[in-house]
Amino acid sequence: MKFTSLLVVLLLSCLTAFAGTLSGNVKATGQSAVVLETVPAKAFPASQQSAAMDQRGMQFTPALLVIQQGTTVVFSNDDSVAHNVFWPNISSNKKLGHNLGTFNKGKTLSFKYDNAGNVPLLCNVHPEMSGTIVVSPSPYFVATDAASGYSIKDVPDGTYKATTWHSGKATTQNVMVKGDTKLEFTVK
Ligand SMILES: [Cu+2]
Repeated sequence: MKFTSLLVVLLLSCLTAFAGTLSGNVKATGQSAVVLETVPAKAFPASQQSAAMDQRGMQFTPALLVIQQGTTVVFSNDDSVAHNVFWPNISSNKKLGHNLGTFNKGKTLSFKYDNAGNVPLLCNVHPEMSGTIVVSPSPYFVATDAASGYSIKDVPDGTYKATTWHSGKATTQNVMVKGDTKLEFTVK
């Protein structure tokens, strides 16, 4: 009995020794996304879960959605007016721009994001509407605001390219994760 408990403790301490929480602050006003890419780059199985982006009260909700590469986003319209969803580029690459179409309340549109990067969402019916999807190249990502800092759990030890996306701008630095690790971002 005691021997079994000892084994469990040993096993748990071994498991936790090879991963940790990456945390810190993003010094910027408003929301940011923090995403990790392994070095060297490694592909991760695409997420099977879909994510949701709503258009409600003339706003994209949430204003910032962070997803893993390969995730399908389902767009819904909760307003009595027709909305449109398009993005002119992904991370400034205009070839990845796409117009998903215009739709009424109760309908949905969906799109699978296979390219990592920053997706600036717009509605061509209402030029004042904007939203953001950040597509992470790994399952290690988080959305954060300046006040609360960020925290990404269960990151395996190793080297990563860490990027914070803020208002469409990327700030990237390399980080070596070894157990619980701190990484601060200053967005210029
Ligand atoms: Cu609209």
